[in-house]
Amino acid sequence: MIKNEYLRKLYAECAVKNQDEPEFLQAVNLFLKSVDSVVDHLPSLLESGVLPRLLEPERVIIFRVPWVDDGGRVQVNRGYRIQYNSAIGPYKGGLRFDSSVNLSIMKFLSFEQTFKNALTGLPLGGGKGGADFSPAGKSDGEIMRFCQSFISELYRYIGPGIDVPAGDLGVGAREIGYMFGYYKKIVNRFEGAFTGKGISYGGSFARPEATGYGLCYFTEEMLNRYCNESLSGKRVIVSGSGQVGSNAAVKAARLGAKVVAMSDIDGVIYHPNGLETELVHKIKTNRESITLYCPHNPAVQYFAPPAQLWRIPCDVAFPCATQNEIDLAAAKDLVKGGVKVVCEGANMPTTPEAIDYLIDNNILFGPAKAANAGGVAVSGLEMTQNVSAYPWTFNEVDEKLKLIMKNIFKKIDETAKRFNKPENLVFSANITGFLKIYEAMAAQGVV
Ligand code: NDP
Ligand code: 2IT
Repeated sequence: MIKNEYLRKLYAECAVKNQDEPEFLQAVNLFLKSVDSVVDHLPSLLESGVLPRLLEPERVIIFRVPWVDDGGRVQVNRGYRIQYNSAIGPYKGGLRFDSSVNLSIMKFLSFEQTFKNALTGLPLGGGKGGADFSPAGKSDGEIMRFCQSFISELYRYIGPGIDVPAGDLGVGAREIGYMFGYYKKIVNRFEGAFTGKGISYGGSFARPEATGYGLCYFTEEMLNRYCNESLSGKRVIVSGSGQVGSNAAVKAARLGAKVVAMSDIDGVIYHPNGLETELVHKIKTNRESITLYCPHNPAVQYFAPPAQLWRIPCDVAFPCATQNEIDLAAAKDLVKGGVKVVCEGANMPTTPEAIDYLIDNNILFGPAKAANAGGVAVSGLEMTQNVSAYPWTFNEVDEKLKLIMKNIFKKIDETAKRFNKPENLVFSANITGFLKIYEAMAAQGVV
């Protein structure tokens, strides 16, 4: 419940205006609840008009993506790019290809991205895009033709200094390669208009690993600062074993954790003594089902559907699949199973009721916009390397990533203390990101 009358009215207007956008409204509501606690400390906030501007994306681009499938039939998907906010830098954020993609999901992702990018300390505005196209089950040729058609429209809106897309769910190195190649052909310039590129054509080392590794570095900071502990020896469960989940699992295992369960869209694999995370990573990098792990170890148990994961006893849970995957029932299962830390690798994977339940039960909670910021942070480092035409080594990038994750934790921990909400990182991540954007927007006048 938002207490401040102005904020309540703002939310009510936003809800009327965007009534078919539940995910966007969920993200806005959570954000305004955080602002509610600090509004009295920011006397010029209301008159600056920053908040109503922040609830409206700067630009929404929706376009037709026609392509021809292997059977010679014409298919049509809907493409999106939300250029949400450019107060602190060019629009930056991933592209999601999934059948569930719609305007609400695009808007919530770009809204969240705006605050996340502000937390990285890098000059990155917020954006997101994608299409209601699922790469699963498509041939390489179909994926390439789809990506080329997508870029034949999007190219006119992006570029370095304007808007720099990257990957997200359903978009990895293969899709970025096809999109970058076609972009380069159309504009006839080799430039850093995308991040997440392959190493051979301007990508950064450690970008594929960055979100998952960063999630572990952030979790280490939380455990260390609040419990004087580390990931070593902890039982970890990971949902989703894509770019984020499989790399988080590999890093957690290297830091001494026992990754006891992982999931994909099909189901869950579980072994109380720990899974071979590198093998899961290899299977999923080949785009195969997690069930392929089972023949390697007959002691591994397999469950379906994937939501069974949250019933497995653990110390640390990394939701790394998609939005709202931890609902109240799942949160109750996690608490029953002894979880101590939930750290979000996916964007908004925990429902508001589940977040409240976890926090009320003293579970350490790492919100996505801080905990999964490592991916976009290394995208920012990729942009720097592209401009300077001087690539860094894996270790150089990894060290910078560690430092960025430490700094994000430090900044939001300080904000939590400053506003007397110790350890409430949901609140402090929202407010730390917001204060930076607020200052930039107020300074730039009404634009
Ligand atoms: P990928 O497409 O690489 O992987 C997604 C994984 O989630 C796949 O293993 C997929 O299974 C699995 N999955 C999808 N739905 C479910 C479900 N309902 N239950 C269990 N597993 C499921 O995407 P990413 O790893 O890139 O993205 C995952 C999340 O992380 C998204 O929320 C994204 O927004 C967020 N994120 C991504 C970043 C990035 O840089 N890529 C950065 C920050 C956040 P299957 O393989 O069987 O399809
Ligand atoms: O949600 C995210 O932060 C991403 N998908 C990564 C965005 C990026 O530009 O690297």
